[in-house]
Amino acid sequence: MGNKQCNKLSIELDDARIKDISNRTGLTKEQLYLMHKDFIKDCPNGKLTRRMFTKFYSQFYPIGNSKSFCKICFMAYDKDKNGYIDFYEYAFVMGVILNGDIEDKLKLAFDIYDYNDDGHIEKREAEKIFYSIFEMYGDSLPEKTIKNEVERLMKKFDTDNNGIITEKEFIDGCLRDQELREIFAI
Ligand SMILES: [Ca+2]
Ligand SMILES: [Ca+2]
Ligand SMILES: [Ca+2]
Repeated sequence: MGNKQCNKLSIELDDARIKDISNRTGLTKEQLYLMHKDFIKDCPNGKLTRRMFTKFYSQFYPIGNSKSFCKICFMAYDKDKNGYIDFYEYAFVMGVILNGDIEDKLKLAFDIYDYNDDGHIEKREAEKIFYSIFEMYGDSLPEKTIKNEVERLMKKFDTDNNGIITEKEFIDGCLRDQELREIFAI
């Protein structure tokens, strides 16, 4: 036993898991094998770390600072919370982005925004997300403006008025309101 064996295991494909991801995302096995080839080229040990993820992602937002937003996404994509994104976690996200319908994409967005993974979005989380999105685009707004804006948007989602947003409220809100969809859908 040792690192060598662990590394080997993490880069080999498991047919059952490939089939599962293929079923869940609609990506074909061939697409997944190709995707795996590229993934291993960039991450030869099969582990996409937060640092690499941030480096890759920040190319798309050269003006702003995407660090916080990347951290939030990374935590959602690293489903088993072991500190790196493995190929299956990566393929699942790519599958939703490439092939998912609007509801799949909103579910993924909800996972990202539900930072502490407790099944709902609360004001603190919404503010964190808002700051990180603004930072990523290189914009800055006074704290008070952000707080007011979050308050306003939360009200739009929170149909039962209990101060938190459930996955259903999030999805329904984005589906019925274009403004919400433009800001929060991925
Ligand atoms: Ca992981
Ligand atoms: Ca939460
Ligand atoms: Ca609610």
